[in-house]
Amino acid sequence: MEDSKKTLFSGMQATGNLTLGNYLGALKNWVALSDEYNCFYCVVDEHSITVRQDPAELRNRARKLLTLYLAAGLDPEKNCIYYQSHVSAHAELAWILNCFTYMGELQRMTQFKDKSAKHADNINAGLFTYPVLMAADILLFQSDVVPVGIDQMQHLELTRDIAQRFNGIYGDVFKIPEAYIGKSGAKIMSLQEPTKKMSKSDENPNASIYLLDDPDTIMRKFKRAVTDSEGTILYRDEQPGVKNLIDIYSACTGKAPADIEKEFDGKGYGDFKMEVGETVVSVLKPLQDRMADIAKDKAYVDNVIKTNAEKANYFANKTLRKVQKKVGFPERIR
Ligand code: ATP
Ligand code: LTN
Repeated sequence: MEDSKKTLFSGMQATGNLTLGNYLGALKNWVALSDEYNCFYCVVDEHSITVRQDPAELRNRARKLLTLYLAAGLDPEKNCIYYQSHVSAHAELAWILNCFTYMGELQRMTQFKDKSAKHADNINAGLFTYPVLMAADILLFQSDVVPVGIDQMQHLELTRDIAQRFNGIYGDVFKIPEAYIGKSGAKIMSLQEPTKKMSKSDENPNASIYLLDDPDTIMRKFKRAVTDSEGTILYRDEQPGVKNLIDIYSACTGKAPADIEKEFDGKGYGDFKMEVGETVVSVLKPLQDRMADIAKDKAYVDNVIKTNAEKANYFANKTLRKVQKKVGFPERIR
């Protein structure tokens, strides 16, 4: 890790199948930023168990997600790609920060409200304190920037509040992180209900493009994407389905929405959907191929898991020890 560079932290949950929203809203930006910063990219498996998981499946998905990070182009030599559960400082700092977070703050979190409505039979304390663990993830590494989709902004604000509160009491312990929201793709919507975000936990498989969907499936889902009866390809809130397709096309090609409107001026929805579908296939196919290649090299992936966890532990423990000292835990005797 280079001293001159600023630090970036981000993470994804190893639950469900990753969607195009995860890729365009998060992973793609991670890759774009990975040269400029010292980066920590975490598979946040501890966050995943706030919702009941099948153990074998969680393990399997966590490995797949880590492989996806590598396939997307994140370099494990320059950056740190690891499992949250391999770095115990996450949970230890989360405990301490729990004691600096108010119930009222957590009660306001929309993700908690949404997830507790969805999992009414398992509203556990972990689901409630989830944002504190996320704050610990970020603050452990003295992160400057945190690239996330818009849905995570509220958690980022809370992280900053907790850090400022702690610093107010104990001096400058934590760096105050900034969110980084990509210019395009920050909120990809469901293909079936374009006023809802595309989510990997959506029950309707046609609502989401999964990163591992084959080309035929991708094309079929775009063909069925919900639009409207306006018949014009314009980037405006009144046409959420079309707007979402323009957003997807924009995030994949780098073209601005206004230029996309011009490009498809006078064309029908059918043609437009096909073009967006083909563009998405051309982005996802190479990613899928690289993932399959990397997964075959078990020793390589194992080595990344081991060496990168060591790196992450080193940096995380530096902050944890400082925090423990500040709050008054007894010194270790060596
Ligand atoms: P779920 O949809 O099941 O609640 P999630 O996909 O939001 O899960 P994560 O896997 O932790 O949860 O999200 C990883 C990253 O992907 C986060 O930065 C999040 O903001 C981003 N992200 C998720 N969905 C979208 C979306 N539809 N558009 C843009 N970014 C998204
Ligand atoms: N809460 C996030 C995942 C997450 C995260 C983080 C993102 C956990 N810890 C730290 C950025 C930084 C989510 O549900 N998408």
